Amino acid sequence: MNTTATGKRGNFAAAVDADTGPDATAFEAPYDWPAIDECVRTQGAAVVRGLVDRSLVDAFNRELDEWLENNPRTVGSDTGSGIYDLFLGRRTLRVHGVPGKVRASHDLITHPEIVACMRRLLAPWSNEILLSVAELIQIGPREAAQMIHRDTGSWWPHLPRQEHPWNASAMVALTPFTPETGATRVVPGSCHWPLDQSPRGDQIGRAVMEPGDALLFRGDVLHGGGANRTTDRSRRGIALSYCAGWLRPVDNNMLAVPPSMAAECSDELLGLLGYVAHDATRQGGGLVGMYDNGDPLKALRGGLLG
Ligand SMILES: O=C(O)CCC(=O)C(=O)O
Ligand SMILES: [Fe+2]
Repeated sequence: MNTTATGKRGNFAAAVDADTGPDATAFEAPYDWPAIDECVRTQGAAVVRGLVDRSLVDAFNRELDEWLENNPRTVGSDTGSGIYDLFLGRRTLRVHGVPGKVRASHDLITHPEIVACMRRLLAPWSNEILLSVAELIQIGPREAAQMIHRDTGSWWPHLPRQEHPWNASAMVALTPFTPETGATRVVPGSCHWPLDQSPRGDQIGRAVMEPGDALLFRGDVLHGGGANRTTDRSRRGIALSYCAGWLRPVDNNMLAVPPSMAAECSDELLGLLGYVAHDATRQGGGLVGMYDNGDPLKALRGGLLG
């Protein structure tokens, strides 16, 4: 079966049952970053094994479990759009605004190697990058495969394809990503396809990962959450998505981490959350993201933001 539908995250979104294509290319430590960058640029995605320390994964999972205990959430979404709710998954638990809820996420969002790779991928577009969204995606038992889509469709599905993406992400596995639990599905090379080209099942591969492994991918590569065929195991991952510093992020991160909380965060995290203006003056451009005609971080550190 190969049905197509229109989803908000893309001018193209396909539900394809089969995923018999080659698994995403994987890299082991010691990491050859130029090769990883090249793989993400050309194939659209790469798995980096053991990128995030297990101690950080464990700390995040512990704190998240505690948060979920105190803030019970139900699976499924109620966005007001039936097709978007389907896209987000009826048996999938999604938590946005994670940096305002789980402190250990700060070390994931600012993970030096993830951020450095994102900066390199987005450098052709932007001096600074922003966190677009840090989203917990927990695919529950018996969930269907997510529609195959491009994350860049979030902004404007019909934007022409570009050599370089303006959005890229790291999906960090927090529990095993297996073909049974819903490993992310990726279509290698599809970042270079015409926007309306539909993948066949034998072009769809999977990112099979252990906790701490990360799938680094361009926002314009076709991908989607896999089906969870188990009856009792959830697949937990955090999608850390970054965008060009002049682009409006998917999440409103400055509401997720308001000035009262921001005062305790590092400059690096605050820059990613939007507390730093994007400066293109060296390129003959201007500044965006200012506060009161100046640098919001300076205003925050000077106690002017409350
Ligand atoms: O959960 C996954 O593996 C991917 C989810 C995804 O691509 C999305 O929600 O945009
Ligand atoms: Fe996605």
